[in-house]
Amino acid sequence: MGQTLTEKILDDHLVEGELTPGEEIGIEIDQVLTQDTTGTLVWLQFEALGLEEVQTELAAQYCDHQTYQFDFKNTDDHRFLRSAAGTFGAHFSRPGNGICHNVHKENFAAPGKTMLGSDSHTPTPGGLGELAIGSGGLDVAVAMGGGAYYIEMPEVVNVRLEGELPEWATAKDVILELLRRLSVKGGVGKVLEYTGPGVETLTVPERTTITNMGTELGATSSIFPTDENTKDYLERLGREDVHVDIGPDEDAEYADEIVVDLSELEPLIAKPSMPDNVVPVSEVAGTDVDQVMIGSCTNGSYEDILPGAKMLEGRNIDKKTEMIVAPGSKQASEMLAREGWTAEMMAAGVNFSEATCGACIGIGHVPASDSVSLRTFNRNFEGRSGIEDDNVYLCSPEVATAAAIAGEIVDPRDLAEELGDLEAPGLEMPDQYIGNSESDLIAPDEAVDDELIKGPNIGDVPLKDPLETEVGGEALLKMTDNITTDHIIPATQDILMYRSNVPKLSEFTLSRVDDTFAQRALDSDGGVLVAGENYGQGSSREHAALCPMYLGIETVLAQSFARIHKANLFNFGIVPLEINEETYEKIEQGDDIEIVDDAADAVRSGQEEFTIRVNDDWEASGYLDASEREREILAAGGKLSHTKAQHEEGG
Ligand code: MIC
Ligand code: SF4
Repeated sequence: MGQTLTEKILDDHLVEGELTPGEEIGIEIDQVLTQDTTGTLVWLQFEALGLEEVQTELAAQYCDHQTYQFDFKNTDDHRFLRSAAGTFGAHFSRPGNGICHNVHKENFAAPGKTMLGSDSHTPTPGGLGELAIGSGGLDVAVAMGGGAYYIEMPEVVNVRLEGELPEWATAKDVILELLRRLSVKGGVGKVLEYTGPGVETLTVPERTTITNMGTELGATSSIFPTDENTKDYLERLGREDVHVDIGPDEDAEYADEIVVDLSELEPLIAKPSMPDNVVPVSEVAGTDVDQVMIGSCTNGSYEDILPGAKMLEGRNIDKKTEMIVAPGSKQASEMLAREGWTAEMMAAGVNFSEATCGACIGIGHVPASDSVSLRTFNRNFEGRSGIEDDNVYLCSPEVATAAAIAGEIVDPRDLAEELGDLEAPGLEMPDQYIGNSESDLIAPDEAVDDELIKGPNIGDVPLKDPLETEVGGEALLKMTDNITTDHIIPATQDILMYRSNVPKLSEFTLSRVDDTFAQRALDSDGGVLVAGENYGQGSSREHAALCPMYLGIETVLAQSFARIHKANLFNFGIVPLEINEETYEKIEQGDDIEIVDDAADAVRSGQEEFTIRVNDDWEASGYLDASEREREILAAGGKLSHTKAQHEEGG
């Protein structure tokens, strides 16, 4: 039987296990990526593990999420990251040089390689045939130290693309269509592998928009085969030497097949406040729009901004609508500026921001109260833009620009008809991409520092004691389905500066759901969290497990868990137990929850079914789906304690 592309790459990197879906495998990692808001913990844990030098082929530290440095704490974090990259041997991308996924794609992504990154959109370079996976920072630290990365072997799903995109439909509409069909949990436990005749009709930048946003489906990764387009893209970047021809065998067998006929797609839009709330743009046409933003790791490339610039040539944006462009990389900004497109857009009324995540996580350009914002980003979780009850829509740059021109949501096809002289811009790549300045992307052998520099806000990573025999406590919070990590630890400006200060950051835990939670958890010396389906979806931030751990939470009972978050719970010694719907419905906030079994023993011995006793009155079952390795980690009180203990044993 032939292999899928995913299986081929995994096979090449396999160090433990077999490629059977659901079984745990260990793989070797070639490249790692980390960014400013998860990176500080990565390096603090790298240090705590006693590691001294990066062992992977390549490691890159980006500063992209909070580049405005409102507070010395942000700037201290950036200085610490520069010093860590220098000390341990990683590339360092300075604040303002661009979003990790964009800069990585342009400078380092390589077909056939494996990559691990402490950011959930790490799968972006799947668009050029790299198998890239998002994880918590501790897993990145271990991989960077040369350790294997462990993961449940995903199912490989064939997304067969047919036909060709019609005018005004874009790569963004391909992924929005998949979200419409599959929902935000539709990709959990899966790698989406794109095949079929439609593939060659898409350029690499279009492919990376699709692979980037596979994360919103909950997918482990997304990947395209390589072809002439990949080679051509790498040539334009001046990196053709990394090109290899890779793809699935003709007789590869997939777990499932999804067919998307590109020629049937039309402009789509995700309504507030979930990326799978997708409808045709025409369905919401006429909605007044206050703000339009083009940028982010999904649609912040040169190729994503150029269409808007072309649409705005010789035109003005509507007077009641603001339009902001936040390029994904400084390289994109520089090219647009050199070619005169920045000036063209500015003349139309557009403002430019530096290349940063910024507004995507509520830092800058926060929408007005009770207003509508159209963004080309990948997530519109409630409150993420920096204001509760926001109305953020997600769409393509073309749909966003059309709205800026009209002042309301409009199908660009209708706007083109109305205006008579508006042409579909299509996608255009530069003949040659310009490179990063050496001062913006600093190679390890040109590092500025050779020792760690820690500011006063940078603390140690707390450790947890080994799992106790008795686990449980009060059900401190009962939550609904699809709780995101943005609910657990928000990423907004006032909170983000505490990412390296766990005691302080913990005060904000779940504050978006219940602002009394953190204090109640501290007062009751721990307790239990209860949630519905897909708990912890969204980002990779391990703070969403670390802070509850710090507050004493030992168990989360949920109907199901998002992949990265579940791994983070293991890494920080919190027991994730799955419960059925009936149990979920019956448990109430405030109930007393007792795990009847001797937890430490049960976890170690491989027990799957646990007895949950509620209010000393009724009983239900909770299930622990964990590998032997994960059980050992849980029992030890988390991965840091576990790895440290192993090192000590090993001498
Ligand atoms: C996000 O998009 O939510 C983030 C901010 O990039 C996170 C990482 C973080 O919390 O720092 C992610 O996606 O992993
Ligand atoms: Fe940055 Fe937003 Fe992309 Fe996360 S999703 S990496 S915050 S641009």
